[in-house]
Amino acid sequence: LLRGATLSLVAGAGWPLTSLATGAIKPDAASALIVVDVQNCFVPGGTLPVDKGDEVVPVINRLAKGFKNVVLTQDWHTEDHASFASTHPGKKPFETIDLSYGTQVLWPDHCVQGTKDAELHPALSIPHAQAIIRKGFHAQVDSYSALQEADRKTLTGLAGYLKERGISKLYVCGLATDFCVAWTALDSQGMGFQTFVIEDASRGIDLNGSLAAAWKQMTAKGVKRIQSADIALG
Ligand code: VGL
Ligand code: ZN
Repeated sequence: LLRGATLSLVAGAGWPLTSLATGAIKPDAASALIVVDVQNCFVPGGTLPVDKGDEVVPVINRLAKGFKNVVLTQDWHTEDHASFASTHPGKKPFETIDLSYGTQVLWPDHCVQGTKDAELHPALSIPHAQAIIRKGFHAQVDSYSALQEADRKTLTGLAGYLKERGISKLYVCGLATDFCVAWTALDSQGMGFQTFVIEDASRGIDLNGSLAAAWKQMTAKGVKRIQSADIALG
């Protein structure tokens, strides 16, 4: 038993917050850290910069030392991707459009396959990461989630990869909290993984209140909201 470990539920701003003693979580062989889209495009200077997105890099580098299993993801779009405003005449970034699978937010061109912008952040240092999963490569379908594309039918294969390896607990972090991190975490929980989102190892875009909405949805579904200090370093 972990002496001194505490788990308390507190009524936060409309949803329960979980607070753990420092280092109370010890990742085991059934745990994986999923590092979402820590790429040049999503940090200041990139094509779809997340405010303070670069601040997650040292936090994630430290965190990764506590995990045997680490998987990285890369947003990896075609030049004419359906999620780009530039693909739809008359549309501007951050407007929405109805596509075959539902409402799609339109973004500036970002993370185009093979570009410097789409590369992993140069300061991300996780040599023991075991897999890099690319997503969003079908021109007509976006994929915020690392597990399932936006049509909610096409699987990326990541769930199968993890399940075949006996992994049942996913610790999700990266960019952006309210899009790719949240969608990955929601699918993860829905696919039967015990799911945690590491808040201070993530940063959000916050488009029209999307950050608060994402936390509300995630916690309502049973995703645990934790901090990097909750995890024991390896
Ligand atoms: C993302 C918007 C578009 C993300 C990816 O990584 O959160 N957001 N593509
Ligand atoms: Zn994208």
